[in-house]
Amino acid sequence: MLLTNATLATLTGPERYGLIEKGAIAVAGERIVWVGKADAIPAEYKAQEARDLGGRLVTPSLIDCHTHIVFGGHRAREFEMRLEGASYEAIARAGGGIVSTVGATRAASEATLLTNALKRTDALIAEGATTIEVKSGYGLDRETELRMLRVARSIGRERKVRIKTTFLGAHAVPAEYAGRADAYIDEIAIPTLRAAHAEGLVDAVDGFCEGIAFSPAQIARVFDAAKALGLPVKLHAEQLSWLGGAALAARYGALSADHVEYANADDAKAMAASGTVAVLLPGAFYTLRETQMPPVAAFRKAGVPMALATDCNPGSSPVTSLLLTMNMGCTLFRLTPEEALRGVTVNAARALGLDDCGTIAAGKRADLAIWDVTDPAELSYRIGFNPIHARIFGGNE
Ligand code: DI6
Ligand code: FE
Repeated sequence: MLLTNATLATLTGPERYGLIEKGAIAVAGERIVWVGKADAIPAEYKAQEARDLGGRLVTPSLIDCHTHIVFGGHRAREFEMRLEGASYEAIARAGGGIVSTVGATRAASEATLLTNALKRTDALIAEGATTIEVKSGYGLDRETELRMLRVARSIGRERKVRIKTTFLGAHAVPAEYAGRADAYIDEIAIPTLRAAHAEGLVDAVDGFCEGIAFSPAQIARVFDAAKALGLPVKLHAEQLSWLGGAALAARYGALSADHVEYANADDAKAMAASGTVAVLLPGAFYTLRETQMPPVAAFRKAGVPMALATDCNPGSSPVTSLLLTMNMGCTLFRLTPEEALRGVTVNAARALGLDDCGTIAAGKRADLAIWDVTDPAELSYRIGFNPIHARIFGGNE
């Protein structure tokens, strides 16, 4: 495949989008083999039939590095309750929230979970997503956590998309362990992690470090178990309050610390030193009408890579659009459109520990999005508009 007469946002190097005007990309099999100016295509690639893109923008295809896309039921009633004045935390403490989705997920068959997850996945794919991270965490018992992860793997067989699975057994304390979070960690979360890993269902391990969930000490036990299995870790940290989760994640060399609204400049320095990506989730910030902004300036100053993700989940972020997430990242968190695009491509890849995608360069997978725009800032600036022209996954349209 040879794409020519394209505006390329390669995202390689630090300059403006790594932009190449009148560019071309040669693809062989599932890889990019050459990238450059259209008037400098090497002879060996010229022989191929070229596809003239008429100046259209080509970016790396999009990566959603934080989703809870597999779940049962919905939480529209909680949306109404919040509009009547209840807070997310109060609903969670009253047995709603994550725990209510646990009931619906335990009751759902594997087929139902898959059907519903595919609808959401298709919405992401329709905007050019080719890699999606999917977490467990609405089972909170062995059987349902494993079922969620099997469904996640099935998504990757049903659709032309790469799925990275994350075990999130330490997401909430289920009703049967109310008041016994330590016992839940020891008796359910850690043994289930080992069982899921033995089945090849786990690519990374996550936790929710928060007053309504688990303490740093409890998360550390889960992380120790993950490290013993050779699995990378990441953490929902400092979303609703500061508990020291981001620093804990950095100590464990985490791939990412996510949400991080309440993180501070010291956390940013620790994350920079450990190479931990800050995954910003403006959909949750918007839905919960949070006011504490993530420390974007401190992340920039310290050199922490920032990613953006949907956090697609039925409670705090019922979002299935990365383009909308980019817009919210700019409008709510004051990211630049370039940071937003890097956040759903190169930095999202890094948050998943992937180095074969997220930029347009020779040797990378040919995971590309072709857009009916010419200025990359348009992807962030427009609202509710999907200018996708074509999506290429591993060299296949
Ligand atoms: N933080 C989140 O944003 C999701 N999980 C978490 O730990 C929300 C999950 C939910 O409300 O169902
Ligand atoms: Fe989340």
